[in-house]
Amino acid sequence: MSDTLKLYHAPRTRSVRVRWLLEEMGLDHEVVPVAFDKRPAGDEAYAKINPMRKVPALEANGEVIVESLAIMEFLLNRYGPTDLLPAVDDPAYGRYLQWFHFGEAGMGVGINMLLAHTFILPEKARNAGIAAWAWDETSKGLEFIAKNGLAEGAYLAGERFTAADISVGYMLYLLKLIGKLGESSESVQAYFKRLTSRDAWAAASVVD
Ligand SMILES: N[C@@H](CCC(=O)N[C@@H](CS)C(=O)NCC(=O)O)C(=O)O
Repeated sequence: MSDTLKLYHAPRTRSVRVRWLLEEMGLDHEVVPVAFDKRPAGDEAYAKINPMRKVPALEANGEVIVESLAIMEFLLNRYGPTDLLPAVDDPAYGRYLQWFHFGEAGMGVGINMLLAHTFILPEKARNAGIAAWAWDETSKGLEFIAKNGLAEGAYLAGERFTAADISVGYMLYLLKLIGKLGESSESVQAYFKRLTSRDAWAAASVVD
């Protein structure tokens, strides 16, 4: 592959998803650190890459793409075929798509609200009612993963690790960071251990 891939990244953020996928696919890439200790993230130069100053952003041969799942889809399709993406005629394809999007579309609102109202907002701006609702939504998602997602195999699309596990696995990582993963079922915790025993995870989750 002669393409140039630059990942704008901050540890612990959704750019970990993209870094994890790049590692799993063995794609050469440059990691460009984005300062995340204050808001807005990054500097004026980064604002030219992503005017919202959120991470991740991927620059592929000069073209910038944001949204972690869109970037993942781009990498999977452009640099595949790969076992991480079931083919459209694979019986696991629908299930794969469901879980791939569940990571952000299904779990994002609850987890973002939970983070905001327990950690990110200044204490006096936090709302206990919103935090409780957010945890309830998140718990429903965790139960769905345990009862439906892991019912048919070790991974969400079946017996094989796919990009859907990266999408959802990142959200479990966020819950672990805020001390809430321990409140999920044993099967979800065992699944998270399975995911995080991968070499690509170790490389992607490094806090450098
Ligand atoms: N849906 C987007 C979310 C991007 C996002 O909100 N990233 C967070 C880090 S996980 C961020 O950069 N937050 C900084 C901010 O909102 O100022 C994605 O999946 O890429």
